[in-house]
Amino acid sequence: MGQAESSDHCKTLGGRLALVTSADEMKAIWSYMRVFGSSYRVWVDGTDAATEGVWVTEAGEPMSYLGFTGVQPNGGTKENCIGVAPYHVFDITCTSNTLVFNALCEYYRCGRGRMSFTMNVTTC
Ligand SMILES: [Ca+2]
Repeated sequence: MGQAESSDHCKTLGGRLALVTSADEMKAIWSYMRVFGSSYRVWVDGTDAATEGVWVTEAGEPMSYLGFTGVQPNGGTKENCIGVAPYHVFDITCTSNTLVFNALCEYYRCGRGRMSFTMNVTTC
């Protein structure tokens, strides 16, 4: 499943592809992911497909937090989406034919703003 398909999947569930906005949130996601094993990978919101090195959300908004680890991002114009594995955040091709990625969705609750990615859907 590519990033676009993952985003569609989250929307079908009533949420959206997770937008990580802080180091604390990334740490929480890593902690959550650990139960699925060290090779578990997810897509999160963010792309630099339009302008290399300028990362924006799916909605085209500037990103205040990227969270790339180590030498990442290092894929140049070939890798324009953001993948997350436990303790690792990297740029990768948006369809990633060689690695399995899952959708990390987040949901909103009525009148309470953005909620944890682990929360269930509440319909307003
Ligand atoms: Ca890129």
